[in-house]
Amino acid sequence: MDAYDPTPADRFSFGLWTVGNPGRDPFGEAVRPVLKPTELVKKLAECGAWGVNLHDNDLVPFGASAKERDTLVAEFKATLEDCGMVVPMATTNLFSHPIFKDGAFTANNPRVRAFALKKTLASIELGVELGAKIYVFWGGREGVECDACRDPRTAIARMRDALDFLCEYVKDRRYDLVFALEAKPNEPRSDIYMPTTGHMLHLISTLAHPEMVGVNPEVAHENMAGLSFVHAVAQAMEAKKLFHIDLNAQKIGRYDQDLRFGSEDLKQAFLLVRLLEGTAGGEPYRGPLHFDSHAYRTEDFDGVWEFARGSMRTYKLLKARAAEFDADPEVRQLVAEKRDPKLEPLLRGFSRDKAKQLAALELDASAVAREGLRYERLDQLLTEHLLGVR
Ligand code: DIG
Ligand code: MN
Ligand code: MN
Repeated sequence: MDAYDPTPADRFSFGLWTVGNPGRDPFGEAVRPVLKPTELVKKLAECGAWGVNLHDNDLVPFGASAKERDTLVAEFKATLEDCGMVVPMATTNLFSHPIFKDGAFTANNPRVRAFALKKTLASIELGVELGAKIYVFWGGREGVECDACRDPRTAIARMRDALDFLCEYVKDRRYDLVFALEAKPNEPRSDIYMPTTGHMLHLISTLAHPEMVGVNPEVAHENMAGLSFVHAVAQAMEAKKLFHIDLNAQKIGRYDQDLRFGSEDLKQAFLLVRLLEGTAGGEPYRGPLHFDSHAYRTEDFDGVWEFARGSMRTYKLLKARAAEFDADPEVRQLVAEKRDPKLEPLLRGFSRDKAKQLAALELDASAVAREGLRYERLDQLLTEHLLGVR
């Protein structure tokens, strides 16, 4: 036991599909047996996790009878209770069954779109019954290979219709539930609609009930788009739309690896934890910290629990490093905001007078251009804190 052991106060969660991943990939069969959901819950509790998330079919097999569903749910709830675990988030599997081969909410066949809504309504009921407060939508099949098959604007409108319908269902049932939209640029489809968190933030602004819809950014997915995950998360936080987050790691330019958090770009992981924890002074993120990732295919179950423990431990190690970095007097001095009480009032809130003052501004551009920003020193300090020598 040490200061980096996870506690429920850390709000760490894992999906059943993460630690339950049997190691199958497009080129090879499963390498691990599939554990029952109740066994996964018990092991996650032993590792120190706070919550467990699920797709409907992670717990209730597709086509199960109502009686089978109720038995599985009762058993799962009893195990959650015994282990003191919660279900912070639930979601629908709208990507495995072949019916969704052309998408779910955006599919060209209205019968598919109706079935997707039906399945999601039932899955929302399951999530609410398990106590979930956040409902994630990852549109893994909402995309194309043959782009001539539909006008992309039609796909956007269909997505909006489905989300508006489901928001109104939740409001009608008076559920304490918000939606979080998860973007991914490709895989399994050649191009997935609304491919980044930025696209999702815009889509939310066009919905009938934008106040109950936020985003669930994932490290690997923004990296697959070649974008800064830290900036995507920061924009979501600034818009008060970071309702959930999927933590993992990813090597640039590869398929969705869903690697253990911090196992690739440690500097970006550090900057992400610094942002989420608000150690530099900004408003922190207080939602669940979900690891949407899985162990290497090389691993047995010892390796799977090593993966789970490592995910949480790395987050807490980086949280401590970020606090030390932002408490470092030299760092604070380098990042301190430059003030100019005379000029700052001119920078926001237009007035004719301010425009006149700006037009009359006397400023030696070359002298300002010659000023050094000392970011080399700042970045070296980050490296030294990260390597534990400061
Ligand atoms: C993949 O990144 C997706 C699915 O695993 C799930 O629908 C969502 C929830 O975290 N992430
Ligand atoms: Mn992923
Ligand atoms: Mn995810």
